[in-house]
This record gives sequence, C-alpha cells and structure tokens, in this order.
Amino acid sequence: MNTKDKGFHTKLVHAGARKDPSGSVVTPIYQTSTFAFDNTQVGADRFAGKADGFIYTRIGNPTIRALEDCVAELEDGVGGVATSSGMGAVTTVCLALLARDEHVLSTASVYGPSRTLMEKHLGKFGVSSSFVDTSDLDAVREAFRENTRLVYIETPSNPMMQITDIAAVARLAHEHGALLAVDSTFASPYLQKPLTLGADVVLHSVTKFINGHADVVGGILVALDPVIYRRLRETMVITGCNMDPHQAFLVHRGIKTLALRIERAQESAIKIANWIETRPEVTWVRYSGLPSHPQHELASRQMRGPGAVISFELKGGLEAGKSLMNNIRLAALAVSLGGVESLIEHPASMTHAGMGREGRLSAGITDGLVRYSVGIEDVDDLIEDLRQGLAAEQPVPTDPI
Ligand code: LCS
Repeated sequence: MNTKDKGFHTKLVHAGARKDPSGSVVTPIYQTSTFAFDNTQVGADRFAGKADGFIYTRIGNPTIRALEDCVAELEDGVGGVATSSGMGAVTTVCLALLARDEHVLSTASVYGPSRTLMEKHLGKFGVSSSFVDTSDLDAVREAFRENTRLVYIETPSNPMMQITDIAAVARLAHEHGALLAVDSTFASPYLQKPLTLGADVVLHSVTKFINGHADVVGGILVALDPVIYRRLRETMVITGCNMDPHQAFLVHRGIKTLALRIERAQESAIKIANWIETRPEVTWVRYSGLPSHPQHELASRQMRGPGAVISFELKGGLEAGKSLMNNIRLAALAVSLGGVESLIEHPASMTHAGMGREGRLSAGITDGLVRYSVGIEDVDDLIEDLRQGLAAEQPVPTDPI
C-alpha cells in the first residue's frame, strides 16, 4: 500500500508492508539465507542492480526491507538500513562517513560505547574525535577543525537527557563541510524527525522504543540523500552487521503501537517527573517536560513531547542509588529503556561503573544519578513503587553467600 500521503499513525500500521502472494496481512518472516534465480541472466541483472529482487539475506531480505521501508517513511528519508544492533548502526555510520585523517565531533554525554568506538577504535585507523557539550552552540562552533567531516550528536542524550538544537547544529556542520548524524533513539520517529530539521542521517537503537517490548536487539539508519544511503548500505553489507529476518519481523510488529505506547508512557512520565521533583531525597530531575530542564523550551519546539525517560540525582549519592535499586519492586533493575515495562538503573554502579569515578564525573554522571524508563503500567503503581523504594532506609545486601 502506498502510504506516502497518509498520516503518521497510518504509516506506523501500514508503511513498508509488502504485498504477499498468500494475502498475508503482515509481511511474513522470510527465514532464508539465500534467494534462487530462475536463470543466470536474472542473477546477473540482480547483481548489477538492473533488476529488482533479492540475492542473499546479508544484502537484503523482504522481511528486513519491509521494516527499512517503514522507518524510512516515518523519518521522511530516502531509505533505511537495518542493523544487528544499535551499535551496528553507530559503527556503520562512522565507517561509511569517515576516513583516515578526518575528525568526528560528538556529544560529550553520548552513549558510552558510541564514544569508545569513536575514540578508541576509529582512533586506531587515524580518525580523530572530540566531545563537547553540543547543547552549547558556541562550544560546537569552536570545536570544528579543518578536517571535521562528521558531527555525531545524540539528543536527548543518554543518560543526561541533554537536548541539542538539531537545526542549528545542522547549519554549523554544513557550513564547515561536514555531515550531521543524529542518534534519535530516546525520541523515536514519533517525537522527533531529525531529517526534517537538516540532519543527513538519523539512527536508532530499535532495541528501545521502536521495538518497545524488550525482546529484540537491533538498529536502523535512515538517510536523506540517495548517495549517502548507498554508502551506508554498502558499509552494513561489507561489515556484516545486518539484521536477521526474525528480528525485523518482531520490530515491525512492535512499531505499529509506537505512538500508543509512547503517549501512554509519556503521560505517566510527566506525572512521575513532577512527583520526583517534590521529593526531599532528590537534588534535581532531568526531564525535558519540566520547566526546570535547561533546554525545556528547545525540547518543546524540536520534539512532539518529552518522552518517557527521566534522570534524577539522589542526595545520598552512591549508597542511596544502590539502596533504591535494591528496594524497587515493580520497575525492573535493568539496563536498556523504551519498553512497555518500566526499567530503572544506576549508572555509577551499573552501566558506567567501568569508566571510573573521574571519567564518570567529567561526563556529568554523578554517584547518585538514577535513570528511569517509564513503561505502560498503572502510574499509581509506579509512583507507589518509587515511594517505597526511596523510603527504604537500609540497602539490601546483594552479595551472594
Ligand atoms: N544509542 C543509544 C542512545 C543507546 O542508548 C544505545 C543503547 C545504543 C545507541 C546502542 O544500542 P544497542 O546496540 O544496545 O541496540 N543503550 C543502552 C542503555 O542505555 N542501556 O543498555 C543499552
């Protein structure tokens, strides 16, 4: 079905769906590694790009293509490239758009492994990187180098929930001869559309909101320009970080309810963020829906809504963080976010423990920082869960005997 001129919710349900000979309403799982050709000419034409049709699942597959077409349409791009994980998408965009002796400029509080990829792994191949607070446009302006070819931002950023002005950074990047890639995982295409604001590439860890059910790891990239799209696809195919058909089927199923899930979780998140802000145990809350958020006004302009992830700082530091983690009952003590189930995590003792205290503090990740991904449970139950978790006086011992 051609959904190009349809509304966002219609696209969520129908975009990308492929007409199936059996009449199947959903695109089936083409669980195959390879596709047979009728004769050598057909094979030759497909390899030469002169004929439509699939060749080999690493290169393309109908179930994966259905998801790619869907997200490309939701993001207003020319084409999507699905990857094995969100990190597969980050790796693909960096390898596709950077070369030796070039520089990538990124967000200081970018997702840790994305920073490690740029600093450590690309550094081995002669790509330099620097990291600034991209919510500060003067800092971005000053950080350009003669060889900056890619600006890679994450907005909202994980876990500090900083918001970067996509349109302003896109202008700066283009003025300096660089491309802009935006990790929009925390927003999803429902809340933010970077390509319509001037970005060249948008990427997601679909593990989060797009799939939404905590049962798949995956990623996706969407480009605005056909040449960049082809570079991304070629890099994904060569590095072999393709999505699997079964993964793609689940993500394409999950995406149909993206707007419903986010609306519901966001409604609860607004109530929870306001509630947390009143708590005596809490120093500050970072949630762009609150007027106290430093980029509240920008977020209101750039995003359809503030989303469903809240970060807050506990006055009691590391011990208070551990105590909350060990006493929470309903929200799962787990990394990741964006699913129907609420998840809570304490970066200092969990995801960012390996960075060391100094490294964490320089990225703004304080000892008492807690990240809460609000799910679609009853909001009263979630608030009650947090209330009893915060009220618990003693950390529960976790050491195994
Ligand atoms: N980008 C962002 C903003 C992320 O939060 C993550 C994962 C990735 C990329 C990588 O995606 P993945 O390969 O895991 O699909 N964030 C995680 C987190 O906050 N906790 O666990 C994973």
